Amino acid sequence: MNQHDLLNIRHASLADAKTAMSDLLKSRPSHYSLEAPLYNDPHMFRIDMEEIFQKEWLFVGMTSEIPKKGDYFTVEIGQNPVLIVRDAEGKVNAFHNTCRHRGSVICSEHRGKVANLVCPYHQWTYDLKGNLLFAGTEMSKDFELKQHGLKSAHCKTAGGFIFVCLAKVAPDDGFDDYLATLEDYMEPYDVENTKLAVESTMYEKANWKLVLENNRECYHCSASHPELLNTLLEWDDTEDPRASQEFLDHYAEQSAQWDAEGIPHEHKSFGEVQRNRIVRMPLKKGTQVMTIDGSTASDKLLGRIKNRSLGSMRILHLPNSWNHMQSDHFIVFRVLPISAQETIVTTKWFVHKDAVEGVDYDPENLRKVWDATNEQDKVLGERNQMGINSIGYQPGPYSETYEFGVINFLNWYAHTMQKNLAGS
Ligand code: 3BY
Ligand code: FES
Ligand code: FE
Repeated sequence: MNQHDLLNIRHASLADAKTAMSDLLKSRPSHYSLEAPLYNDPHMFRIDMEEIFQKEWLFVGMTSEIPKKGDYFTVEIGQNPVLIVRDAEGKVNAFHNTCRHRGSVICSEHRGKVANLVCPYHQWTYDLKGNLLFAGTEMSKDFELKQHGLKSAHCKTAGGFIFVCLAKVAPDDGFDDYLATLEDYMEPYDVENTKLAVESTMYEKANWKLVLENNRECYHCSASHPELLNTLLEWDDTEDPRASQEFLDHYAEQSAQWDAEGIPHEHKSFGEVQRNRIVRMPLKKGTQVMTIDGSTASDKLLGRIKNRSLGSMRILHLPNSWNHMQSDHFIVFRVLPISAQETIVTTKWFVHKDAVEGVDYDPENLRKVWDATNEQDKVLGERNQMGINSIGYQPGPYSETYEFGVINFLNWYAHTMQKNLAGS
């Protein structure tokens, strides 16, 4: 068998897997968990990467992580190393982190600062806009620097959030409307004047969709998250049918305060099937932020915020991020799949850029609640994966009241996958 035949077989099996994926999604009952291959099969995972992670807008990080010219961080989107760098004009650019000579990764550090981007292999040198400046003296006479600039990825920023998209043509689907609202809702926080205080990276032996599903419901919270529930209310929607009168009164009181202070809070959602949502919710009465006892995490409030009890603004971006923006710090979460049953969850805590570690904030205090919560969720996700791998697994029903967020997520996933498969 020659290489051509081998490639054909691989393509045929991928095409078969795409048909199977499409059939599984078409025939799925929408209020049930998915069939096992969608959570554990390597072919299905490859399709997730090609059709979702290589085609949709992804959250990668915050602009205040790279405040100055030449500051960069790197991220791996499946097998695609990507580089996010601030240029001399202050613009944030995303490039495929692969050299145009023989393909070496250019920046191998997770973050850093450079004057130019120099490939460590044979020192080809690019500027911060990806133009090739220097390729030694040994290339042929007709070699053109201009033809060998770094390949860029789509990159957009709003309200301090950085999104990238690896597709040739980035999907629209109301994304710019979402970015305009994000800019508006993030204005009080003045992200450019914040700094990364703590970062955690967690490796989870679970499919990325299980990580998202777990985050989209709080059915599991009372049994698993004692630290989080000191401050978090178990529902995160004003329309939640379970909301008690006590909650509604608390909400009315808080939202009147937000209105008086000009703090945006109304629930907004974007995308044909809800891809993004933004909503501000109160935290438990008498608490300020998500610390163990609900009191201050950092002495310096963010931006123009005056009220310590601002609740938390939750921002969802499918497929890979959820966030909690509070009065004195905010927390962003990023999900990146590694394989069918492995995922990396990165959590970052930001405080005011003038807040002094050990004086205005204690990093251990800042991170404690979500470190504990992430650890608990990791265990839940891994157990979920193990059970799904069993021949005894059969998709089970979601609760429409407790798990509507999971139903929404899978509706988005199924819709987006079908749309992208049809276009590919
Ligand atoms: O991100 C949150 O606030 C929570 C954690 C558990 C459920 N989810 C909506
Ligand atoms: Fe980058 Fe050779 S691979 S300079
Ligand atoms: Fe949880």
